[in-house]
Amino acid sequence: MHTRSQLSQGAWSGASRLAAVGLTVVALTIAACGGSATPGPSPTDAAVAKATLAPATAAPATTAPTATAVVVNVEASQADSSFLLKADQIAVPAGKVTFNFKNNGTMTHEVLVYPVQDVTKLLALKRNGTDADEKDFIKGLAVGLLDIEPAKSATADATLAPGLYELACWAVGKNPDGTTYEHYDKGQTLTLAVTGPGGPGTSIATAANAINVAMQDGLNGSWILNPDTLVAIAGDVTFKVTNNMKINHDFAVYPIGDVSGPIAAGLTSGQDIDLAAPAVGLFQDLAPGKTDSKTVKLSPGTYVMACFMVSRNPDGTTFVHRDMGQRITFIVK
Ligand SMILES: [Cu+2]
Repeated sequence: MHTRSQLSQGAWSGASRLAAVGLTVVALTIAACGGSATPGPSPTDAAVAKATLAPATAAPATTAPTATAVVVNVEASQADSSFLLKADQIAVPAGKVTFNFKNNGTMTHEVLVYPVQDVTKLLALKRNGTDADEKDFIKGLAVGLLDIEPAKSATADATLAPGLYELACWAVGKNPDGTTYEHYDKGQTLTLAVTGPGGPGTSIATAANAINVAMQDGLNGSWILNPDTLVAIAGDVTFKVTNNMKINHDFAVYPIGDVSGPIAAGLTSGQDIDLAAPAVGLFQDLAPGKTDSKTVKLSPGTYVMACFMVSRNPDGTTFVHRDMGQRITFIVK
């Protein structure tokens, strides 16, 4: 059984900025029927795209008729202790996708694109400052625009198969006391749905008052959250979550931001992480086969839904379920 502790110290370093979002649990209903479970992401066969340092401008116009180009513009930014990625698309059709990346932050950032997966091993190395190559750990890496300096841009093409993907910065930073942190934990992760057969349908970008989420197995032993939409309408948003897995899981919703402090504390203590407000822990210990439903009031912005339960590996080390794949970003508008 998991024990739980309220993390009061340094649990939310961006609290002052994020407090304005004001999450409130407004209702609780128990749903009787199961949630919809659509297939998870399928592996991508796309090769790692070569990063080229170039301004993020449109390709020269040609007179020959071409298929409509699919472009995702991504930017890195920093605010308080949070590092963020913003993208102008939440869903794109499978096929060729061009990623334009602009670093609007004050330090070097990068963007990698890959199917949502278990990144516990890579995170464990990077969090303690070990130099690890993302390509050795991330499966199906589709884009790697690395070491992009402030104010610089870069672009890369990828061919993406249908599935749920993650855009993330894997840069490592150093605190004044010499300890290191992962940009990944500072908020620089973003979900991108690639629609098509075997993956999400185009309805994944349809704004709704309710989001149905299935907790299920993902690629390569990962654990994923499979939502039916990534866009909520501001106001009362109902989350109906079904646990299709073999162990209990938690489910929290929070405005995207720095969670490095709570994660470090949870990994050290081995106790499940309860994010401080404005995060809302909607469900705790949702049992296998169960469905539960709750409504929260959300204002416009980018949010994360994730499980912050902490479990132990056979070797005694700890991991956060979020890092096993149980993390999805979504927008409220
Ligand atoms: Cu979990």
